[in-house]
Amino acid sequence: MSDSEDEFPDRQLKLIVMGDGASGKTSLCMRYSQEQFSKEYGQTVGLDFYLKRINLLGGTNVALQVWDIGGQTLGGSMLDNYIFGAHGVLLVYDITNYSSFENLEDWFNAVKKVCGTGPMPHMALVGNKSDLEHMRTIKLDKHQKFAHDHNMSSYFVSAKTGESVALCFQKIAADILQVKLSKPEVDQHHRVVKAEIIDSNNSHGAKAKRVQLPPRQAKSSLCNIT
Ligand SMILES: Nc1nc2c(ncn2[C@@H]2O[C@H](COP(=O)(O)OP(=O)(O)OP(=O)(O)O)[C@@H](O)[C@H]2O)c(=O)[nH]1
Ligand SMILES: [Mg+2]
Repeated sequence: MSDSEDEFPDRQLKLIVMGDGASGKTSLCMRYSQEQFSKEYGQTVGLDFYLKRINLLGGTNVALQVWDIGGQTLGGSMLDNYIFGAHGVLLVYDITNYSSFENLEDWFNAVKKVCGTGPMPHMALVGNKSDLEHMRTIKLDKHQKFAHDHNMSSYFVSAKTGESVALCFQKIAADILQVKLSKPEVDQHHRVVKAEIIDSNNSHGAKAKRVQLPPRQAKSSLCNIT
């Protein structure tokens, strides 16, 4: 990718990653942006913020802003601001933890409340920890029914092994932009270009910083796909 493409992406998308604490949101973001995984759990307070640039079929350069929202923010005063302006939402649960699945309804409703009568962002249901398939407590049909009933795309991923993580983010971006992924893109599940962490000081030891955006800054765009 050239410098000018770096500076001037064709599109910028805001993706937010939400779900219960310990479902693996930060791990997914770290896997996607840095190809790293840590067994240690460090609770996200507020949110972490990542930027990743990808290149979709047809040469569309996309800057993905990924907002990793702490599980403890549900019901808190900042959540609406974090959600506002999202093009896509990843609702993440842990396939071995039933309550993390049950609580998705509340996370979904938080998005619905912010969008009001306007269009919803692209919604994706993400079952994480697929490496722990033998400990799964949420049956496949429950997952599928939730995705169907809420008009969501559906994924199973593992932040630990990296299985389907890049593909998940890539497909969501492609769906939002109505671009088709090429076969090699789908086959490889590849990390297309470079990752860029724009903060520092993350609990997982990587360079990432928790930023708590003031409401006005967070409310920078409308809750629809432009
Ligand atoms: N086996 C396995 N463990 C995982 C996976 N993803 C995350 N974990 C572990 O689950 C724990 C919680 O992961 P985090 O990514 O910190 O969870 P979170 O959703 O960001 O939690 P909050 O910041 O509190 O909202 C950590 O100990 C991770 O190592 C996975 O795919 N497989
Ligand atoms: Mg976290």
